[in-house]
Amino acid sequence: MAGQLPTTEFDDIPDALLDELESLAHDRGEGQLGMVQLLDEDGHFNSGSHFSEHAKRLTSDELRGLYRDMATIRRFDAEATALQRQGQLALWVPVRGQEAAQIGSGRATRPEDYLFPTYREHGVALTRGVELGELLRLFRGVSNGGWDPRETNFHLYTLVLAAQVPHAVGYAMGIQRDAARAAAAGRDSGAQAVPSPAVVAYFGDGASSEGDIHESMVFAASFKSPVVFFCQNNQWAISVPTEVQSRIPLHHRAKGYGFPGLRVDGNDVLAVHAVTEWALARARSGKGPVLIEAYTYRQGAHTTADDPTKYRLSEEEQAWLVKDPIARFEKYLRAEGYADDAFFADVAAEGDALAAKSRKDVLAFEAPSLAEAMSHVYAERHPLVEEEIAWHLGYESGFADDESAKEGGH
Ligand SMILES: Cc1ncc(C[n+]2csc(CCOP(=O)(O)OP(=O)(O)O)c2C)c(N)n1
Ligand SMILES: [Mg+2]
Repeated sequence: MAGQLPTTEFDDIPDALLDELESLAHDRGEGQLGMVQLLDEDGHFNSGSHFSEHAKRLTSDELRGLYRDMATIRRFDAEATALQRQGQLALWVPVRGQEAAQIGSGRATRPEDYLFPTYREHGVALTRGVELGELLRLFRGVSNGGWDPRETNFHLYTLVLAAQVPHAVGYAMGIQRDAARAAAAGRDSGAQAVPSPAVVAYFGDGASSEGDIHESMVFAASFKSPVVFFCQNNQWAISVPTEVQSRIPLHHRAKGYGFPGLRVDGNDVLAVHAVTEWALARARSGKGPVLIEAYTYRQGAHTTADDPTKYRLSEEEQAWLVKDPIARFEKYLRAEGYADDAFFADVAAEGDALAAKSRKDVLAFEAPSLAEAMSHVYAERHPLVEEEIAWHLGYESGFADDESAKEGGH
């Protein structure tokens, strides 16, 4: 009705959960942050949260799987970082420290969901079944994209900050339209409605300052689009700390748009999995977006081209090491009897084998010719590109003459 604001969509949320979110919205003094946490730093389980029940539904195989994924991506990340240091990759974007945020959220998605990553989501890529070698192909500069997003519903990496977020919301709005059309067709044929997928838009604390995020949140809220905004607050945007990006906790911004926002301990894989699963289910049911702020830490450099010792103190790094996501989960699995020494040894051996294979693959990648690289500028042949390729081939063949002349002269 004109002049009357539509109500915000919090009425589906049970009172107990609303109370919990409200109490978590405020920090608890003594440096204790308000956030959903199911595993503390010592791996003790908190059974008092609304989300505890989600976590309790995970089977022992699923729990071990979460550990395996986190350990695997950490090992892969270490190898990729080393490969860059040895000149085999042009650049690498380390993910160390953010494994729980990525594996927990990625494993909460369903195959039919569609995910839009930034450039650091190697852990999420693993959960979607992207062949990890494809990530290396991109960072070696021998591929313009890396993988076919249609195979895994995991979009190509986006290096322009926040540019993927309007795409994600547009995709979610497309899902709504497909669902409306399918529902209309179903009414005619009497067929059962198929559940709609949801979208996850990943972005960082720094990217949250971009106008694209604001526009995306306005559209998603207005249209109640099935999208989960997943912000990994890893405390830094290269050398700029989060407190410069925002005067309030980032998840508080959701309320201004009219949808729920919450902060989760991003180093707690069980909590991240539970809140993401909840947000996705809510989005699929037509209740609209949720903003999840996963509070975590980038343990390494921003990229291999960065030196964090120039802008942050080692005391800070040490304080976050105590909160390490993998060490914490290992303590939990051991204490609860879900995994033993043999399991951890197996996972380590698998990681080493993957690292060795990745190294071998990288060294064997063939570089495309420049002409091939240029042929992907447009989806179809383009006369200007054709002309430039022809010029380039002529230019290169000039060198070939020189080379053969030189060889002939010896
Ligand atoms: C539009 C745009 N502006 C600036 C940059 C340069 N840049 C690349 S990464 C980065 C910091 C991003 O920080 P954040 O969003 O917190 O993500 P993180 O790297 O911490 O995962 C900047 C400024 C860019 N890629 N795109
Ligand atoms: Mg950041």
